[in-house]
Amino acid sequence: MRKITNINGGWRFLKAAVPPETAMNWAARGEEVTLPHTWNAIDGQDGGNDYHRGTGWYVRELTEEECAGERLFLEVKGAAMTAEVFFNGEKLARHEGGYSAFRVELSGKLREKNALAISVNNEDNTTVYPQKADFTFYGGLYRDVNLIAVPAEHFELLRDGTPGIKVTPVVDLEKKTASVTVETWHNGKSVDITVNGETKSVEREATFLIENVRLWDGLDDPYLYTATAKLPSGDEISTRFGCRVFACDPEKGFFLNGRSYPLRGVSRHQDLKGKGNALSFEDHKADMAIIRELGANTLRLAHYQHAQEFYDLCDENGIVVWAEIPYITMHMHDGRENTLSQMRELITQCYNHPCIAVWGLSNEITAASAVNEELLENHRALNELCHRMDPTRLTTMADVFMLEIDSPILQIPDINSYNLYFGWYLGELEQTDEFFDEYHAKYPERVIGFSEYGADANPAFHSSRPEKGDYTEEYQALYHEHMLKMIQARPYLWATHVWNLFDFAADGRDEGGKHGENQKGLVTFDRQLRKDAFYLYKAAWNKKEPFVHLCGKRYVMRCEEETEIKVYSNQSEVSLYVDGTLMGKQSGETVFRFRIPLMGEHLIRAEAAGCSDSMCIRRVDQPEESYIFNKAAASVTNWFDADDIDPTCFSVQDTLGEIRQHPQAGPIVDAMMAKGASERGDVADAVKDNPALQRMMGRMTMLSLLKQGGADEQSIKQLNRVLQGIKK
Ligand code: GCB
Repeated sequence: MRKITNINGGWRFLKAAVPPETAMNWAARGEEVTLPHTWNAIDGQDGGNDYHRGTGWYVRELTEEECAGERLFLEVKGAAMTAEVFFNGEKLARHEGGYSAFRVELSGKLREKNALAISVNNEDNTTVYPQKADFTFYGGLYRDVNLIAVPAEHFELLRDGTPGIKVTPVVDLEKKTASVTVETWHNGKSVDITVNGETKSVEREATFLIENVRLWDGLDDPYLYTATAKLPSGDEISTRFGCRVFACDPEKGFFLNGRSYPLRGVSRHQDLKGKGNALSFEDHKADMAIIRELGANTLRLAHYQHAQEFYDLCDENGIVVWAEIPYITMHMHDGRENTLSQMRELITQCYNHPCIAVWGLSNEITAASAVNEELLENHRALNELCHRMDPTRLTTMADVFMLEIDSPILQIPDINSYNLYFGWYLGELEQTDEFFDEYHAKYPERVIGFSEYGADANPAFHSSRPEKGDYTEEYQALYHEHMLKMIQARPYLWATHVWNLFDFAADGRDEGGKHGENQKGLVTFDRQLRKDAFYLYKAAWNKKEPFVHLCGKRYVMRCEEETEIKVYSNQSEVSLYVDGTLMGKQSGETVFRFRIPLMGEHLIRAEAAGCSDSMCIRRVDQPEESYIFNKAAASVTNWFDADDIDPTCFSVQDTLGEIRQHPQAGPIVDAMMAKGASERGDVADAVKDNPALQRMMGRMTMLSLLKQGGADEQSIKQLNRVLQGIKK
């Protein structure tokens, strides 16, 4: 018999870097907390990049009843980032890595009174990932903590937090069978393994044949089997598994069980407004309900190992998952061992989840480190580790846009993926299309995917002339409309993941009217509001539940004679009513655009297949100030109305590339760029030495480059005047 006792309750918490004896002595004065807990729920989300990164102590006495059993193990499902376990004053373990589970044996150390003290530390250091990334590194004991009592003869509990059982199903699609190998680890002599009603008594492992196998078939039918293993002592464990075949083709993209199954979905971080990463099972389920509503068939669980409960939900809901470790942004000379141990734990702990299709080696690792032999070696070591531990899955990595496509690092993982933010941080939307076309033409034999893309939007901001950098809900929607089409036209993309489903905490950010948040979510951080772009994807992906959505509901006050009413729907015909009168009917797909005259206040209603949505909008005389985030940038657009520009001469609306080619105009912009570069230092050097970036900038208009560089109104106008004096 195995007894698992949850010990989330009854802890004392001290936020202090004190020695263990002091922590124990002071415990009574500590704050009473119940797990899951983080000390950064508030300061990790309010901006300023000043959240507490240090040591927290969690102290608790274990009762006699909790300690009963022949052998006793402590199970910590998540301690961010580094933990040390002290039991009755003795240090028993140290664990480095804030996202994987670990266990410690307590038996043999028990006394009459038993005091458990766990120190958790999220300070910066040079060995444990992540250290540099765009999200808050919450500190705390933020997942469940359990005691596991087992008989003397029991399944392995210590090695990398293993479940003690590993199931490898190999499916024959033609014969409709699965050969299922179950391996177990234990200290006994034999084990009874049961799969699908059949039991085998073996030493360690057994293989079963399932006839007429019911497949784990994605969203349609994510069927799960269970494998159970039992020792003569009575110790028993079980795991669910699924029978499926994943495959990737460089031309045709992803395949599930032999049929084309383009992976189209979103990324998720594990945090929530006001709670940090200390999520409950209810929180996980609520997130999954939103993912189901959206209709995504894949999730990238970024940028680290997520909770087991969440992979379970993905198994149950048929969501194909990209799982990864936090080897991110910047390679650390002393972090090699940590990348390997985090990957070992990820694979050991997650192997049985049928939802997981790929292991991610790293994310944007060349953003702040050079592609040198050390970096390559670390990736090769990770890649080999993945293949050794799991020959059934592919490896991938998420590359940063400025990584040259001929870089040798791209040859390490089995399949490739790029994070591209053209049309948001840099460049124009169309450069994404060009990027993939170039890549695919140059490397037709390589599998390529789109691991991140997105644009920040604060649903308080609105515009009828949305543009990059304005943080409006309308620009985010336009951005994603472009990307959706781009993706639909390129079926070879094995997976695409919107960055991100939810706004999330990045305490170092202060932008778009909010402190400490990355606002690329399709849904707000508190999950209360779905931005318009959410419904674009819902219209494209969720074919089950008919719906119609009117965009711009929060854009009530509009200063224009005629306004655009945009509707997203998964139906093929949409009717629009204004003040009860039918204004138009349109056939199409996903996006439906109407233009209507605006006189006063209007009630707008959209209808499709018996569903409807309505909103009120109003004509106003002056642009509504509260809708504009960056007032200076917003007015820049208005300085250069097309009418004021002589198209036969150069202007700031031409691309840097076009202007550069002209003998007279070229040197002028070069001089201006050089001046900017000397003022900006490092970043400018990175641009100078990077041909990919150079090419990309060449395609940007002078105006967007200048705005991005923070140029003021006067200097932009002056350059425009000079350029207007030069005939093309
Ligand atoms: C990235 C990173 C991700 C960031 C995202 C952004 O490429 O991988 O962690 O949050 O960009 O929003 O800038």
